[in-house]
Amino acid sequence: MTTKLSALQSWVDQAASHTQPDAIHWCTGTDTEYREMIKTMVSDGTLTALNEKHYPNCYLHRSDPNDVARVEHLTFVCTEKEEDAGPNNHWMQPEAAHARVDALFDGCMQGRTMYVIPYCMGPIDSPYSRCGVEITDSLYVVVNMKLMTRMGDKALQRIEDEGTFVKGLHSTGDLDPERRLIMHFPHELTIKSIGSGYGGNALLGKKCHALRIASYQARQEGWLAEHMLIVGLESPEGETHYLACAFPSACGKTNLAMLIPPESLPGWKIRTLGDDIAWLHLDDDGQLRAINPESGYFGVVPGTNEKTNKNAYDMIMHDTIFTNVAITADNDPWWEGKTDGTPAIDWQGRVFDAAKGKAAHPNSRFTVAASNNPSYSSFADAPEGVVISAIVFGGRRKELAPLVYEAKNWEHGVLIGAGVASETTAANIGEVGVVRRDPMAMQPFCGYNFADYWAHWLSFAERAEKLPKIFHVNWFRQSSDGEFLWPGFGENLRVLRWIIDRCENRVDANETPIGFLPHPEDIDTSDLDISPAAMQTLTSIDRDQWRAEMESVGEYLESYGDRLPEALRKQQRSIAAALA
Ligand code: OXD
Ligand code: MN
Repeated sequence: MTTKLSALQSWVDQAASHTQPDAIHWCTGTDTEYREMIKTMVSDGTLTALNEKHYPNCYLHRSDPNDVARVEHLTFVCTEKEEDAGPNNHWMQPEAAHARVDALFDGCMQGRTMYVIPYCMGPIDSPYSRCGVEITDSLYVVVNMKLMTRMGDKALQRIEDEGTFVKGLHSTGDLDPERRLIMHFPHELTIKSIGSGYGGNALLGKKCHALRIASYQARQEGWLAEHMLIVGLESPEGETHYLACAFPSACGKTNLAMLIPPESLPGWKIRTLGDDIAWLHLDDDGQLRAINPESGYFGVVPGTNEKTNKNAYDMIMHDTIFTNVAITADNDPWWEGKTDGTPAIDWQGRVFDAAKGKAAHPNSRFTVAASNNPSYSSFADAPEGVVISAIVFGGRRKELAPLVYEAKNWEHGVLIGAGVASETTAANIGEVGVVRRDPMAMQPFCGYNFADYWAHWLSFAERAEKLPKIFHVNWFRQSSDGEFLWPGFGENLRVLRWIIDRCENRVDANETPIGFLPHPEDIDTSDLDISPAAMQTLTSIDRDQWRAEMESVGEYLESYGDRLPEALRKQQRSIAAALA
């Protein structure tokens, strides 16, 4: 097959002469194509079929043990001027970057097939969607892209009509981390990734396109590409609100997006629109609307069970690709936190031996179509998206951050987002459990200088008619003896309810220098085993700790130098002064 779009055809021809594949396959995106690809991978050992009775149409893939997470230190944003990429990114000059990565692509697809995947991020007929084409030599990537994006003929048609698309060239190369690079060229709407077959390094529609390149595009075009879940909450009275929540990787976005109301809150209905990425646009009425550019989930498996996330647990019992989980003697997938079965073979394919480490890799993942989700919202396919009532930031913090607080206004909310900090997780190669700043949960994903990004966020105050309120939550606060103070999971609805009540001006709050905190009695804790003292800790601030925090936020912001928007500096100073 070919395309009538000459820009696409010549890019594919050029990639083919550069990487020299034996064959080229244009992906049509049909279910038949998917099934045939799965069959090929089962016969060559790329996938293992799991127990067909317990897990129909489920497969296990084991990635190279050196290739199990994102690699921020090998991920580059390549702009002419280093300051345009900003201190938040690793930078390389574009010409030098192309030369370096192109040398690795030379002849790398010899003996392999090149797959051309046209895809659309967002509903095919949405004006807010954007398209891309990924070229890859990995069939595993193709089937993941089929589950995660709207890919194939319809996307190609839109690309041919529009004439523009993001170019993503990917090869697994030789999987040597020394020859692994993930390069972004925002001005060229181009991504080049080599040396990894795993997750966000390889499924280029996700982090590379829908966040790094899209955030750059969004700034030019006046919208936002964010690391946010989108969830709809319908109260027993039939009132619906949509929230967009930004938490760092592996901090529970999927769980919150698929929340099951606890028995103590009957009548609430929770519907998932997205679990990882939101594109936010101002509509003609000046309200912020969100679409989820993805159509599937690439979620962390460990910890998923009937109690923590029954929807996810049920969702991944069929038509799912697992990566790096363990298996039982019955050939069922197994992971830490699964309440039945025992691991026989670990994620590396070895007989399980607890002395050698965990059975499933802590960053093992499921890939599954969003439509498998029992709480899937049909609005995820709505071209116009949904109006967002509240934006919620959050992180994983043992100390300091209260359960929930509300920004005083949009500018203050942007400061709260810019100051987000969280403990690092296994989603990236590197140390786990270290607190680092992760503004808007976008530290690994913003395709340009954070200072310019914050200025862009601030600009919405002038351009919008009605903006969502901004909140910050922390589900992970611990007591001095290391116990979680808040039960989390489904019980988080109690906090979301307060957020909605604040959006509707139905509940009073306690004004503090860091924002509005709930009166403890306004968070319903009936049926919860939580002491008044714990609630007091969760709904108050320690001024000494917050003084130190605001000083640290100030130092962090100043590291962006002259480009830092004055409005943020002012917000930080006024809060620091109020705490003094
Ligand atoms: C993800 C991540 O995979 O944020 O979603 O790392
Ligand atoms: Mn993510």
